[in-house]
Amino acid sequence: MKKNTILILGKTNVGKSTLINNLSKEKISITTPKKNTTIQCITNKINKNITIIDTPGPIIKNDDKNINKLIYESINQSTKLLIIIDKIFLNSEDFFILELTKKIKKEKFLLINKIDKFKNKLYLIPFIEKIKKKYKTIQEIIPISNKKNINITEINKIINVNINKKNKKIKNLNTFISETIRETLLNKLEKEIPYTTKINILNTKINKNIKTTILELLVKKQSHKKIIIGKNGKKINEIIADIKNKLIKKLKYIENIKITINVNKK
Ligand SMILES: Nc1nc2c(ncn2[C@@H]2O[C@H](COP(=O)(O)OP(=O)(O)OP(=O)(O)O)[C@@H](O)[C@H]2O)c(=O)[nH]1
Ligand SMILES: [Mg+2]
Repeated sequence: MKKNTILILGKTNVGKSTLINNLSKEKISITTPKKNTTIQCITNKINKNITIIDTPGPIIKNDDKNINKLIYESINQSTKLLIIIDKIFLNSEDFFILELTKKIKKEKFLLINKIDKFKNKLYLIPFIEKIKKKYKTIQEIIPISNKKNINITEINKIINVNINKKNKKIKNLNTFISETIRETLLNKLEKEIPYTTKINILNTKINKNIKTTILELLVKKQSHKKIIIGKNGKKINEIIADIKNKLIKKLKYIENIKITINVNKK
């Protein structure tokens, strides 16, 4: 079987990570209704031949030059590009990505996600025709819905995935743990706190089947630390319980989490 590296591109919140989870039939990447959920390129080796790379949404607006560099490197590594949009009214970020990929000589597919939310699906037909004319190197334009499972098998065919769930192992445990923590922080905390908090995994110890991961949350302000801890430690206990729950479900063993919160104003 030919080796394939599939890169998923699209602005934030269009459902890139949800699609990856859907295709791999398990939760690999974290997803939330908030913007900028994924903040690093996440490489998932699905099997010997297939690798899927999830990317963070905002390529243009991303001030982090390293992330942009990583995205460009991932584009070079990839054999197929899946570009995702979630509306037929495209904005400058959608166009930026389409223009960027126009020059790339790889197999390209445009997926119109969330069609379960489209009131009038008839508009899709002229839209697809228009895009086909403008971006002639796009091989196929496919409307999909992760939520209603529309055309997901078509995408599976494109990327050649026939996943055998039993053979799956978590390849990069630390990435999985820190991404799970990010998801919990995004869900449990307001405003900028989950975005400005850095997660550092300091150490992992295994003792009598109980694995302890010691990690540091590096926050920007003393007030953020206070909010994360909450009244009498209520919030942090909620956060730890949520993380443990998710990890136990996935890892099938007890994972003990110890968190220290430090302030780094830089
Ligand atoms: N209605 C509907 N919602 C969807 C669909 N696919 C994804 N979503 C929702 O869209 C939101 C964003 O999904 P993500 O997968 O986190 O989006 P993303 O593109 O990875 O976003 P970033 O990581 O920020 O770049 C989540 O609330 C998903 O549940 C779909 O087909 N239909
Ligand atoms: Mg994502």
